[in-house]
Amino acid sequence: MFTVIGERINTTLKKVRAATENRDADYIRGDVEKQVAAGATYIDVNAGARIGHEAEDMKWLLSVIMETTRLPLCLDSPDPAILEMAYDMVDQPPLINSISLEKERFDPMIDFLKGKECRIIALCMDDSGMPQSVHDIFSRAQLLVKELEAIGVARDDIFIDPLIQPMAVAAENGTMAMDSVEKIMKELKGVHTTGGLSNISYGLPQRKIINRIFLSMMMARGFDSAIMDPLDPKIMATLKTTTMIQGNDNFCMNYIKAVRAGEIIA
Ligand code: THG
Repeated sequence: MFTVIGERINTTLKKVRAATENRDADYIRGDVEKQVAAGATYIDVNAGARIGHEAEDMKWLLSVIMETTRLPLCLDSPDPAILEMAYDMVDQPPLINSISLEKERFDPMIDFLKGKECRIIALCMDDSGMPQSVHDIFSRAQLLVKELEAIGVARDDIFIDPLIQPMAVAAENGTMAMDSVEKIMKELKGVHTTGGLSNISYGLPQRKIINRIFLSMMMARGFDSAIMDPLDPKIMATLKTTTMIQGNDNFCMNYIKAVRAGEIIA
């Protein structure tokens, strides 16, 4: 099953930022309800945009979201202290977003993760910066899996993020991500791969067509999760159609159901 991480509760989005500033719980509830109805597996929660307010904003967002849905949450922050605070608030095992090989994040996160009931997104990032090749991505993924397994994390609980980088920055960025996903899924059997899908289209016009074709191409190489907008009906139609073509939809029933519900229109 593909894991959809609904990305919309992120204070970098203007409306979410305003709702968070004004403690407008109805707006947040409405958005979360729509993401759940659209088929999100996890709701990502990122309160990082208001500098100096991340802890209080995260607490408020989590309390509002937990009153709205029982869906598990994806706790999204680069700050281990915020992730620990958020972990203590939730009532269902979360997906923690994220750990990386950057020393300031890796050491506290590994200590924290020992014995915890959760899943984890592991970024292929280290102190030398963003990966520049499939080799960079795969060697970091391998090290992350080794270190997480050493503290008892099951492969099924590890989501490797190869770090999707914009096509507008370098023509190799698409194939680098796709080749990496294929290698990770083949050689680190049992882990999942995920990532911020829309990074691929950053800086280009008509981003949504890029995002959805990229999703389909990534899925063909084994990508089995994405941080994405479940309220974009065309990307959800692409996800369901690709799943069907991959043979992962018995008798094409989910595809046919989605067509009948008006969710897939050629
Ligand atoms: N990997 C991991 N976590 C991540 C990312 C990643 N978390 C944050 C981000 N990247 C994924 N989340 C979002 C949330 C919203 C949007 C994009 C990614 C979004 N962006 C529009 C844009 O960029 O134009 C709209 C912005 C706006 O409205 O201002 O909607 O890569 N592990």
